[in-house]
Amino acid sequence: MLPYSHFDCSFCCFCSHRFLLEPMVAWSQVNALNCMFYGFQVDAVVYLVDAYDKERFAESKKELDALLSDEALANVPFLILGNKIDIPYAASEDELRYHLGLTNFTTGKGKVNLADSNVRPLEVFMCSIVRKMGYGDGFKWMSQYIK
Ligand SMILES: Nc1nc2c(ncn2[C@@H]2O[C@H](COP(=O)(O)OP(=O)(O)OP(=O)(O)O)[C@@H](O)[C@H]2O)c(=O)[nH]1
Ligand SMILES: [Mg+2]
Repeated sequence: MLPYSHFDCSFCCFCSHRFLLEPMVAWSQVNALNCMFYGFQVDAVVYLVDAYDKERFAESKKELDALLSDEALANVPFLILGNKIDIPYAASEDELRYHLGLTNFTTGKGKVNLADSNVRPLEVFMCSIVRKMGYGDGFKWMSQYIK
């Protein structure tokens, strides 16, 4: 997320949590083993998808699937942000869910108690970083699952 100048610093705060945002170009380059080697603990994954760039949904799905199947991230909440919804013809939330293979796979917005289940929190929120809208709800949702 950091290449976006609209996020003008690497920290953001929601619901008394301070998030350090680390950009990930490709998980294959910055994988879980690397993270552990360097002493990073991954508390959550924020996966930003360009909802307007429909030609690259298959590529996005492949990268997301790699993250979702990484054992080191098995219990980590996933926030999927569908960005650029200010652009006409950007994918709708349902369309994005479909193309990322997330239909019937997300765990629910609002407060959902998953503590006693083995289910990893995962949800899709649509946003426009340029318009500064949408991602706040996503980060708030994610906050409830971070200790
Ligand atoms: N309209 C619009 N533009 C955005 C938004 N967020 C970021 N951008 C712009 O998108 C441009 C970057 O596009 P990206 O798709 O993130 O990056 P890219 O250069 O295409 O490279 P890839 O990561 O390969 O897609 C920058 O000019 C940003 O200002 C948004 O919410 N709406
Ligand atoms: Mg792009």
